[in-house]
Amino acid sequence: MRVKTFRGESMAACLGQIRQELGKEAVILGSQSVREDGRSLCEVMAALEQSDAPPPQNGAAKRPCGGNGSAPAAPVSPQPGDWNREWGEIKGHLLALLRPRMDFSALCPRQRLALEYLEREGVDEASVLALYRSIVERGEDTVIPALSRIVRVKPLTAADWPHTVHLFAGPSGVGKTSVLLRLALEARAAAPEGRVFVVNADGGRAKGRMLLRHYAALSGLEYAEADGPGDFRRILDEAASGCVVFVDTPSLRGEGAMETWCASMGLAAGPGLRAHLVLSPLFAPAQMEHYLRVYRCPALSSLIWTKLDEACNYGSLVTMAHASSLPVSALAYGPELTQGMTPASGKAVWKLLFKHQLPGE
Ligand SMILES: Nc1nc2c(ncn2[C@@H]2O[C@H](COP(=O)(O)OP(=O)(O)OP(=O)(O)O)[C@@H](O)[C@H]2O)c(=O)[nH]1
Ligand SMILES: [Mg+2]
Repeated sequence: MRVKTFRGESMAACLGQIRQELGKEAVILGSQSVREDGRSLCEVMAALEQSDAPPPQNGAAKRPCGGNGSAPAAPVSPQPGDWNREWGEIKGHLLALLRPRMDFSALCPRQRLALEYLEREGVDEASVLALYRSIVERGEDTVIPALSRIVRVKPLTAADWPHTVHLFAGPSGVGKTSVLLRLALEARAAAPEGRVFVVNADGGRAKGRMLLRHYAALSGLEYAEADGPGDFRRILDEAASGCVVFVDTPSLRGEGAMETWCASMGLAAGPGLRAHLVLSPLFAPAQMEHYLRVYRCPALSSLIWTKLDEACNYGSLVTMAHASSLPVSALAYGPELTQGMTPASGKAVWKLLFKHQLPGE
């Protein structure tokens, strides 16, 4: 049996997709309303009974056969994208099976309201289920302790991240260079005698390089460019001698690309090197999951959220904390370099989530 979940604006739209993809023989297993990017969507799980004959393998027909024409076809290796899609589907089915077990009436009204609110806020089903289980298993009265176990916070301050080279990674235009400059300027102000390095390892972005160089010259920051392992070896040595170092990295493509990039730069994970994934709630959930796969690397240690001022809901902070198991380290809520960002705190995250109140307000 082939089972698949379809999403659309309405039941009719979903049925149209099902008919097109699975045909008229498809049967509907269940339907529900879900929220995505603040929109209410209809989700329908449908199945199609298939014959026992295996479906034709991609490319199998083109493969040359042996003399008797019956050589067994070599297995086709699944591509990473296939695994991810399949895993996404399996996860969807498992969640659909578990969903009826999530009996909100077992919760006290306050908890029920909070979970329903988080669902509307765009927190994904897997995270809501984890919250529900965490609350029920521990018999807690409020939702915040369970939320705190999922959305961990480690403020990006010198006290919490001592003697560290910080790498800022993330998709193009998300605010990596701005985050880096804010932190470097703060480090400069906090220790005027100390050495603060800003490093450009993003050779592709002339504008970002000029911005870094410009601010470095104006603000007494030391500026360097890094193109390979030799440059980074020198930078790590400087950091070991007590400098604070902030590195701007290029936006990358392809799953595991950050791990490959770090390896090509001779950067191995260790207590002295921390990468932070910069994300914005403006991205769609599927994009964020994709970025997590692109930028996942051994040094990845926290999530930084930017453009909070431009977002209209913040459920993705919970979804991504759950998906990545990484703490949130900083929150950016404006384009200004002197204000507009704060080290993360639980209180700031809950205010964003439940009151839509930006940290600076
Ligand atoms: N509204 C708002 N704008 C922001 C925030 N953070 C950064 N920006 C703006 O977003 C734009 C892109 O910021 P950058 O720091 O250059 O982003 P980047 O990730 O380094 O971009 P690339 O180097 O091009 O990949 C700039 O115009 C920033 O002023 C934020 O928290 N809120
Ligand atoms: Mg940049």
